[in-house]
Amino acid sequence: MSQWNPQRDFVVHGRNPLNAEPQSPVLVAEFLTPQAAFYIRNHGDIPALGPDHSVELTGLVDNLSAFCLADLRREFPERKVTAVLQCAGNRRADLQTVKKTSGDPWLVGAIGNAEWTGVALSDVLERAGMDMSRARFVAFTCADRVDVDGEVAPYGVSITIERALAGDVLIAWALNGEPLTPEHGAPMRIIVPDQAGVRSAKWIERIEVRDTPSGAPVQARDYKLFPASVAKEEADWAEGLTIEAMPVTSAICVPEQGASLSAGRTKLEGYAVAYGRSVARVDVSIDGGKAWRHAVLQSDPGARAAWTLWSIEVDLPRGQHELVVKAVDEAGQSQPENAADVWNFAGYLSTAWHRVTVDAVTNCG
Ligand SMILES: Nc1nc2c(c(=O)[nH]1)N[C@H]1C(S)=C(S)[C@@H](COP(=O)(O)O)O[C@H]1N2
Ligand SMILES: [Mo]
Repeated sequence: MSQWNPQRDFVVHGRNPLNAEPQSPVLVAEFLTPQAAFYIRNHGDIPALGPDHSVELTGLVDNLSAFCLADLRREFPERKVTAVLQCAGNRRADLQTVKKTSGDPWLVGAIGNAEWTGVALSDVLERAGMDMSRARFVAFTCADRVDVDGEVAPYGVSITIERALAGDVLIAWALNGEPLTPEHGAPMRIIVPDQAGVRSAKWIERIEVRDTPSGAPVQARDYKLFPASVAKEEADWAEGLTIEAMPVTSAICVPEQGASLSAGRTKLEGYAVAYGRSVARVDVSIDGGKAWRHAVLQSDPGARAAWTLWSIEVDLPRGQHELVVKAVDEAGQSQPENAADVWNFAGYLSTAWHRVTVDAVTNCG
């Protein structure tokens, strides 16, 4: 990946705030996504926080405290977790071909798989002690201010106390062994494996143990799933499903949508992920979903929250082909056939069969 060039190899959806995803072939080049190739999803400006930035631990804890990165590294054991991070808006562009939605038209690249280094949030919470008769949520408040439908407030989200105490939720400072860059949350961010990226708060400023979820607008009114019959104007936010876990999904990363390639033997590649379950099978079709074959899977048995990469060699005769992929998890669950089946006004969880149309041509000469 020494040829990797972020200027050239990113699709930029917006510069202010900065939102960008790698071109899809970059995603499958390595099992661990390099930080320089990791999608960037920001709701506001990137705060400039120094290494001494202090995080407050507050709420229903016995001992209120504040710590900086050096304190964490000194006082708690270091943990490493390999986990996929995916935006709930990944592949929104597919839903937008059905009907308009809010949000950026993410292609397949709002996802990455990395080894995160940090300390376990559970170690920090257990050391502080908690009022377990009342502690039900852990809320994160961040240094960036974001606009949710006109209300500007610090970015804030929460997870359940059970999730927070599971041991795999990290206060992380490194991605594949490199210190986090400012856009990915330096100096410290939360990583919640097996949940949508929105809960993995960057630039944390406060960790608060509470008896209610975070009241921040991002938690209360963003990243909520509604049925297709509900329009944004009539949404009762308390009724929406808070997106935490995500459905099994997969995508074709090579070749790219609209590619022109040589007829004959060609390799298709992509990723699959099955939140909390393993990917049991990846089915690939080169005829729009009539006939299917099984792809070869590459996963890391020691990393259950990581993604699975898949590949398959196929023969493409001259002409246009609709390549399709769907993954099946170990519970036998798979992806819906059509984007129309899962359309929602905010464009979340776009996990229908992924389709890529390519032109196979004969190279003469
Ligand atoms: N403070 C803060 N944390 C945040 C966000 C943000 O805008 N501000 N975006 C969230 C969303 S929606 C996603 S998908 C991930 C993206 O992380 P990345 O930019 O490091 O890929 O961060 C999450 N954490
Ligand atoms: Mo996201």
